[in-house]
Amino acid sequence: MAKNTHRFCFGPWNISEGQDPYGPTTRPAQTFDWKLDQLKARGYDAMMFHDDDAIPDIDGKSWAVISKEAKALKKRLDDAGIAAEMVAPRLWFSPMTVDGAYTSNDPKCRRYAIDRSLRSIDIAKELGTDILVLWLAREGTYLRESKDGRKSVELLVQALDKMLAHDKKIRIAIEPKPNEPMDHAYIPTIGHAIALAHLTRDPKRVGALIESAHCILAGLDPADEIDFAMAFGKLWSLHLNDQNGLKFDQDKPFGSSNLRVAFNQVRAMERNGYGKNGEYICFDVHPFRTTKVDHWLAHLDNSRKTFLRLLEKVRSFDETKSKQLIADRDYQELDQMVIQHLLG
Ligand code: GLO
Ligand code: MG
Repeated sequence: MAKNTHRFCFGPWNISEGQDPYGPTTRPAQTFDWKLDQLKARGYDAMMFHDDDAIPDIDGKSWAVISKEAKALKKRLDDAGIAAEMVAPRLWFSPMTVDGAYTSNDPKCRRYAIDRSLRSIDIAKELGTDILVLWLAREGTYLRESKDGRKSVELLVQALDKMLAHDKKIRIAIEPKPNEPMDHAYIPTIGHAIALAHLTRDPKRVGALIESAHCILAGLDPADEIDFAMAFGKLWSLHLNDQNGLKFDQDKPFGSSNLRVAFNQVRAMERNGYGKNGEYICFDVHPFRTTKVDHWLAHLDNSRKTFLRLLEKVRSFDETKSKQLIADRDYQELDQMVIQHLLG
């Protein structure tokens, strides 16, 4: 196994219970404490948090209560030797975000979304992380005529500006996804996220989080997205997983569908030194619905195992020979060399 110099994390939602739009859960719900114990026992370094993973029923609580609970959680994490990688406002559950959050057509709902985001920033501070992740789940349209795309971009910038002004240290990592739950999302790719950053009051503090499955859903190669974001110094987090083509978001174990695409992601990460500034590798993966309770954490173990095996493959790839083949424009042999290397 390659030397593990990387730091890994996952979120409580990655120990999910198996419900889908067509059927109920297939595993019983587990407590947060149990999940934290599992994370620690498996040698993970950090946990990702939605704001209401950290503070359940957050909407009904005052800041005094929230800050007390956040401090208690921080202590629990410190005692366990586990960091909080990020906090993300869950802006897709509330009745206030039915028609979107920052881009809702209703100003009261937009206000709610911003207030909740500012609160998430305060929670992030309490938990000792400077990263706020924004998966812009409902910022888009079911119906093209229902929103004005240009106005929506302006609303997104206004919301980001309020967050940046609220805390001078916070960094915002936008997690693009082209669809689901929306028909079309406003920020579908890393290019969109980085372009949006440049309209804000402090572009240096707005970056990106790449999720493999989301890139595939956009018809893009996740390795190219990693290279693109890192060319801008903007890849601050990474959700590795896999996706079999253009269908519902699958969040499969890393490498499960396409080992070569996974290999190229690890190669892009290595080439660009992902992790050298303390970035974590997060697995945003879910167990298959069929998974029994006894095997509940296997998708997380397996994703990390696959990552580390692919890291060995990246490090043992014959770069000299590959350069010669490239110079000779012998891409047929380069293709075969990659296949043989992955098979070997
Ligand atoms: C869904 C997203 C989701 C986010 C998480 C953090 O498609 O990948 O899992 O990563 O909610 O904001
Ligand atoms: Mg994700």
